[in-house]
Amino acid sequence: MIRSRRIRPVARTGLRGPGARPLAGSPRVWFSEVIDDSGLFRPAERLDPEVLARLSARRADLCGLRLDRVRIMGILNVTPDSFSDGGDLPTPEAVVARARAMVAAGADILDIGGESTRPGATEVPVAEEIARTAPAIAAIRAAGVSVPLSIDTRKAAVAAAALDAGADIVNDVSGLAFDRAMAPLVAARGVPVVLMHHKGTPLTMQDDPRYDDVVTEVYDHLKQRLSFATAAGIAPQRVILDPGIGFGKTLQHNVSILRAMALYHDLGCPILLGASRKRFIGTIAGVDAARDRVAGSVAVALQGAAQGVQILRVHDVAETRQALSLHDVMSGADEIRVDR
Ligand code: HH2
Repeated sequence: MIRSRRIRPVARTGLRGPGARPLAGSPRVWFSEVIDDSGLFRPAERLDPEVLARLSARRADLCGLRLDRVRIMGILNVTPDSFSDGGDLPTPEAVVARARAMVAAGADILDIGGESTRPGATEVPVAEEIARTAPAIAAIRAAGVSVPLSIDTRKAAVAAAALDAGADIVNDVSGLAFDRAMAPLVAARGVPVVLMHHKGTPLTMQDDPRYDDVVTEVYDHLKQRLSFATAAGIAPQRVILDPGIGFGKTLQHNVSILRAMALYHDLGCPILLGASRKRFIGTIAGVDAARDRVAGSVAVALQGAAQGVQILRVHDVAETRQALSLHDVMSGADEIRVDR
């Protein structure tokens, strides 16, 4: 039996080798080996049956969405200053048009945010954040857009107003740490919540962040936030975990996490990856403007898919959907099936 505090499945796609198990219920991504805490490759069949079941089981549906295929969360920022799309949606009509376009392009979920958390950003007052987000959500719902909506906020009052306006999910980049009222709110409303890893605050997080081992420290932090959430009465099946690319992390930290993403499946929750258009993509590819980082963002999204990530948070829905549809076919092991 393998004894290890953290178990990292070795994620693979395509032809299945002996002893292959689905990774987190994926029909495409599988594993037959794991890496233990000392970095040794071990056969998965030597895992404790409970751990093996946790790594292999399909995650609970999210607002009616089955998580056995990669789901796209389209980013809809109603801010004047987001790093890549700030000021794009100045009117409710523009918000609704963008929401409809994203759904038509293949978004499964829309994430509405009213406060930029880019490096160096300062806090937006609660009333202002509510005025940006709640009417936008109400307008999207009034227009008949029926996909699940998430509210990207660290503040309970903003989340409550968004849920009242028709949102279904809370996406808290602070992992319920910013506002003490957030965990009780999420528990009382019984809604799913995204808990993201971060280090520091948006204002200071990129001032020389340091870790001994970023991959395992993010794991331990997420585990701790999951325990905090369940102790507050939030059902573990309603928790989604996110390693927080770019939140208190250097380029090297981001890349280390992306290579080791499959480790986070050991926590037993769906995993969300938000790397779209982020600065490290521009640095690696030598591209300055955030809007020009689409191809690099798609490459990172496919890396996430190959590691069994269930939700990709992206600005460029059509491009990501197109790439995923090809990736699905290329990484399948059975007869080619095209879903249209
Ligand atoms: N990244 C951003 C905002 N919210 N939420 C989750 N769960 N994961 C992320 O990686 C994440 C997030 C930052 O990106 P963006 O919304 O495009 O920019 P800004 O914060 O400037 O509005």
